[in-house]
Amino acid sequence: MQQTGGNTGCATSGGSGKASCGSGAGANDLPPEIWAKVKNHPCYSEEAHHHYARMHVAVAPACNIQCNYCNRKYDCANESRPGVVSEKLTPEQAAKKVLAVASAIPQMTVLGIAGPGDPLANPDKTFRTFELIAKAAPDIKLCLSTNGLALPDHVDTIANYKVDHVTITINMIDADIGQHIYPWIFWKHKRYTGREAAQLLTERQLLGLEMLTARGILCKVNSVMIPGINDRHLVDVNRAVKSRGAFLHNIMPLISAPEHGTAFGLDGQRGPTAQELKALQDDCEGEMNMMRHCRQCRADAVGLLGEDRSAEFSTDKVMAMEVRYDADTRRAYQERIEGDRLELVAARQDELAALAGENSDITVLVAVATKGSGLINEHFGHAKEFQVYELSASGAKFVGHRRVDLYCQGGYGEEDSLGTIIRAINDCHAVFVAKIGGCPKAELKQAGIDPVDQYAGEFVGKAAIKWFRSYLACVRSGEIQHQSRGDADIRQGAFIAA
Ligand code: CLF
Ligand code: SF4
Repeated sequence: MQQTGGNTGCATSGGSGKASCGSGAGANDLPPEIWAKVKNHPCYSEEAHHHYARMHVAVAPACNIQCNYCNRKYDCANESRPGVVSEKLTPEQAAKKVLAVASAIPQMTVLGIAGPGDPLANPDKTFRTFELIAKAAPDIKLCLSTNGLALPDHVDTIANYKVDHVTITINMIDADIGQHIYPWIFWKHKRYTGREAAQLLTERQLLGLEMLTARGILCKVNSVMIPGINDRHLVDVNRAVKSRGAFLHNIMPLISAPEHGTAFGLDGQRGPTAQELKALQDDCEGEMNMMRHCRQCRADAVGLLGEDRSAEFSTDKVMAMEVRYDADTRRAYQERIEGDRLELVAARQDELAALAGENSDITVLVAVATKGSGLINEHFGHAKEFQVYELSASGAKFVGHRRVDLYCQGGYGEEDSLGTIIRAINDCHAVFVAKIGGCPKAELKQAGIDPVDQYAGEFVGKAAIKWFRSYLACVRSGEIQHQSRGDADIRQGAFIAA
């Protein structure tokens, strides 16, 4: 498959009020009723995203606003990368697709509607889809992502359909900034432009957020980081949404290139670098927990975050499938996953115990090639992304991921891809892989990135901490001198997947 282009704490009532709730939190950090809502939602729990999958159905084509990072030829860039086009479905087709995916991928636990336009600009299709799925597959969580303009009008319906998770994209709370992001909005049969449009939008978004959290619906806020326009302002946005009960804040990079045909792409507006994004997320983390594992997925995404199985479930294929939805099989499979997950939690405890007594303020980033389950189980040449962990005396913390072009194509290493991979993980001291060839190994070393393949099949956190301890020992003995690394690129151009 080949796609072109490339775009886009604690809560008061929705969260727990504890210091460590949110995307990185585990069972012991959250009240049981919140943990029950997030524990197998791959977007709301960083831990869950290693094990559980989501799917989107593209039932909502229309939109009621214009964002400068969006080209209507493609999906809603508030959740997807531009350059990705989804096949639109009727609610009935969507319901069949959900059952087909639920049968084939028993770890799929969440159904989201995220476009290709705005779900609440298409309320009949959106809520009819939720109604059909709630009846046919009641174990699947319902999720919605919106620009928020129409949200206050639909809060009661959202609550009635038991949609437990809602994402609102909020890029500003100041209309002077908003007018540079939104050229127009369409509200109550009238088009508004400029500052007036942005003012209306921010009022409706914040009102919708307050109304949802007052009803105990978990809310995540997505923000697109646009350097020079709203980057520093997102700290204010973070405070504003936290004070209104948002559970999680997901700051995503603007992905912008002229070939996407967006206003920002054509103007040459750049997206942030990896370190600019991380610094902003780190600044906001003091205020609220941050989601760092978002993959800006398409409106018909299927699978674990970071994998794309949508091609297996095209409308033609789904309509021809004989679907047998079996709740018991799904439950049994998910119980096995919970067993694996406990092992991962135990490995994390071991990892922390191993670090006890380390007294160093050195912090390094490492990249990991993984197919999921928290394991180092992907070959360097087959990785479509690398997960990035920050290692310090307090442990291994997931801080993001870097999308890359495949290095290995048709059995051969691609030199061009190797350059882009090195630029994508250039801020990392090491890359952990299940296997790697001699050629890329040598080039990585030359670029100052240690290729580590002796931990194949091991848990990421545990292996990374072993490596980190030996790194610290080498620094102490003077064998190596610790140096900080440079910045890295966030993938903007064509994306080539297997
Ligand atoms: Fe979909 Fe969004 Fe629900 Fe997740 S995605 S509607 S909350 S089920 Fe998740 Fe995808 Fe990021 Fe969205 S990784 S783009 S945050
Ligand atoms: Fe595009 Fe989504 Fe913005 Fe609508 S809300 S203009 S579909 S990015």
